[in-house]
Amino acid sequence: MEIYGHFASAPANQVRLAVSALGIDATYHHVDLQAGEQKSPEYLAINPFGKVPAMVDGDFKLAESNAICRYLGGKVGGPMYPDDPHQQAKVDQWMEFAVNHIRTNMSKVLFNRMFAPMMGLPVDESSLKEGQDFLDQYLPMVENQLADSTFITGDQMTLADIALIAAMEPFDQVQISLESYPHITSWRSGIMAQPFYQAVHAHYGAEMAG
Ligand SMILES: N[C@@H](CCC(=O)N[C@@H](CS)C(=O)NCC(=O)O)C(=O)O
Repeated sequence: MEIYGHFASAPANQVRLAVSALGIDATYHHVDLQAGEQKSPEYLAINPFGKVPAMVDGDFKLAESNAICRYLGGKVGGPMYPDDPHQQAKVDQWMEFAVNHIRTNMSKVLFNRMFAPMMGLPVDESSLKEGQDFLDQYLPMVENQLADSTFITGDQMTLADIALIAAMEPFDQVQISLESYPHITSWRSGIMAQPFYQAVHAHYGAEMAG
C-alpha cells in the first residue's frame, strides 16, 4: 500500500496516524506541495483532485482523508471502525465533526498565525477571527463529550479520535490555550504518548519546524 502526504497537512497526517494505529504496512511518499508536485501529471493520475492525502492499494486509488481512513478501518476490521451500525455511525459523526468544524477552523488560525508570516503573505484578520470564534464554539463540545468517556465515542479509541487528534495537532503552534479544556488536554496527551502516534511523529511541532 502507498500513502501520499505532506508533514504539514492535517488530512494527510490523519491518514498516516490511521495507518499506524491500524498496524498497516504502507510506504509513505512525501509530496512537495510547495513545488506543486500535487499538480504534476504523475500525481494527478493517482489523485485527480491534486491534493494530499492519497492512497493506492493494488489497483485501487482513493483520495479524501475520511474516505481513506474508513476504507482502511473497514479493511482491517475491529474496534477502530466498528461493524455495528450505530457504533460506526457515531464514529462517522465525529469524523465529520472533526474535519468540518475543528480542522477547517484550525486551518484558518494556523494559516494566519504561522504560514502567512512565514511565507511573507498578509494576515487575513477576519479569517483568523472567524477560525478562533468557531473553535471557541466547537471545542467545548469536544470537551463535554470527553468528560463522559475516555475516547470520543466511548472506552475504545476509534478513527474518530484519529480525525480529531490530527485536526488538533497544531494547538501549540497556533498558541491556543488548552487551559479551559482539561479533558481534551489529558485525552490528547494520552494519545500522543502512544507508540502508534510516536511512530508517525515524535513531536508534530519538531516536524513543522523542520
Ligand atoms: N478534503 C480533503 C482536503 C485535502 C487538502 O485540502 N489537502 C491540502 C493540504 S492540507 C492540499 O493538498 N493542498 C494542495 C493544493 O490544493 O494544491 C481531505 O480531507 O483529504
